[in-house]
Amino acid sequence: MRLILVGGFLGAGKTTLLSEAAKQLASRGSTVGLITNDQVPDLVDTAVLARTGAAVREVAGSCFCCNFKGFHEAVCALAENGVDCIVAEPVGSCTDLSATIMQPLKDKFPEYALAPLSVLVDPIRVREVLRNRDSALHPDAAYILHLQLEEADQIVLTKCDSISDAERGEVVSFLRQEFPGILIHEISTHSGEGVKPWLDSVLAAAPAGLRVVEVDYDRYANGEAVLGWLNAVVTMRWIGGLSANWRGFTTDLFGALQAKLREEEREIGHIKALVECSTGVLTSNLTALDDGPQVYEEGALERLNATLTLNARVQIAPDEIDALFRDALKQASYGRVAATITAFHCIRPGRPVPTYRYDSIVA
Ligand SMILES: Nc1nc2c(ncn2[C@@H]2O[C@H](COP(=O)(O)OP(=O)(O)OP(=O)(O)O)[C@@H](O)[C@H]2O)c(=O)[nH]1
Ligand SMILES: [Mg+2]
Repeated sequence: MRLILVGGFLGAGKTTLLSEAAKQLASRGSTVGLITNDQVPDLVDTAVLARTGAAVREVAGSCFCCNFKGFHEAVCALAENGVDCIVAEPVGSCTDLSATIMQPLKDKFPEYALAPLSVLVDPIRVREVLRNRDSALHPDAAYILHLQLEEADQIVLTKCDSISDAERGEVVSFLRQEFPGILIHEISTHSGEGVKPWLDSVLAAAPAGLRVVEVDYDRYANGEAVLGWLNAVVTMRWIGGLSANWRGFTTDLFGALQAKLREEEREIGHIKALVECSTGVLTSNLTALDDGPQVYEEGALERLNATLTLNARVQIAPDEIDALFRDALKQASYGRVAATITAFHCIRPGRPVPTYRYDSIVA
């Protein structure tokens, strides 16, 4: 069993890369399994990845490190289904994976071919949070982002299609200086640039889990606690005409959420949504306060019945994101959509308490 962990901050591009990696691994002859992870159920990521055709398992309820047993059960369940290569995505606000997942795996399950820990980072976060330090992201959340990169075996700079060559050069040289000795990949999953070399490199028999960093768990816990977490599933019926406009509805929903968050200068980790009807699917992702959402459609989205799954990770208290979501839903639905919330979780992530924590490297 080959095991590849792909970490990185909220919205860095993990699920997008997992989706592409699943396709490329399958074309190389692997039977691929994917593992998603969140504090609460009803994940957009799980639904998105299921569309690749790979076997997907969700570990919900806590992060991999605080539920090592759940993580390992997911690995075993996939193995029983004939999977020989697993790519797993931990929660974006999770760090200390080397000490809490990589070292225990090497120690307890040496039979697994464990790939180097890849940590993805979005160039905008590097620029705003790490380089200029003028981001609205709370310093303790920024601390998590920094730790994630410090403990990486490989740093993967994502979304390289979205920046100029000059900016890319600056970001890479900053990363080299700040995190010396760590291999840096430059990729764009959208254009395909760099994905194959990254995959070749994680498939090579390279040592994994080479760094264990010191972590201040009070700061780490606070960095997670400043983020409000909302997962909702909404059953919807279009009542505004004979043909639905789910794209227009989603645009308005995101517009209403973003306008309010901008007003209050609350940083967005990631707001993502999946709208499914029997003939098509739409995804919408927003990863920064000052950006616009990225929207993708497959098939036709005109059927009158649809389901919305929305996951939001925003720097705001849970009761505030709860109220904000309900208001935005009401606003976007007004006069055209009958919406019923069928599943709802709104939390502040609790203090991370890892199942295992190794403070030295397992050979
Ligand atoms: N321009 C560009 N956007 C990308 C690329 N890869 C991912 N994205 C976009 O980044 C957004 C977030 O991507 P995800 O893959 O969902 O990020 P994630 O790290 O899984 O996010 P969380 O699971 O919430 O932590 C989406 O809108 C993606 O389309 C890329 O190569 N180029
Ligand atoms: Mg994801």
